[in-house]
Amino acid sequence: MPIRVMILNGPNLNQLGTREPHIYGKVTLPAIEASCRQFAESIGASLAFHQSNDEGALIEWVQAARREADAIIINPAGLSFTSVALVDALAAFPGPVIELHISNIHARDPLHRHSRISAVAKVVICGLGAYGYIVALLSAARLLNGLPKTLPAPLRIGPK
Ligand code: DHK
Repeated sequence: MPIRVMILNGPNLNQLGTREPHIYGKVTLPAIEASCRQFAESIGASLAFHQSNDEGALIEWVQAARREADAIIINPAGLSFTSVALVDALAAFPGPVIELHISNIHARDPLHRHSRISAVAKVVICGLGAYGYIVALLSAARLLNGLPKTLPAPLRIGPK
């Protein structure tokens, strides 16, 4: 059975490509989704990919992931810094949660520095731009012991 990964994207990420490109780059969310789908297929993973500007919708997907996914990759965007409800939903998910930010939030202004989500994340990836999504997928597959044996051995090092 293929590993099942759910990628969630929070508020304003539907505007990637034109939104503050000096911070978030020029790659659009549909382009990111297409790359993720291609990469997931290449490693034999199944992928659900969602975006919403609505906190409640994201929480519904996290709850559904308890039945439908083995790992969650989430870019909570602005909700990183405010949403206790999203933290609570993610805390109830039994598999690995990978928190992802396109920018390096640690080098940002005080409003964008302290993610509440990190407290319930197994992994935090930030600052890699759109490429962070691919690294996150690779990480999810590795954490679930789901990387194909045909990949070069260094890619299968660890995680412990
Ligand atoms: C995206 C956002 O929308 C911001 O609110 C976060 C994150 C950073 C990102 O880098 O992907 O602070």
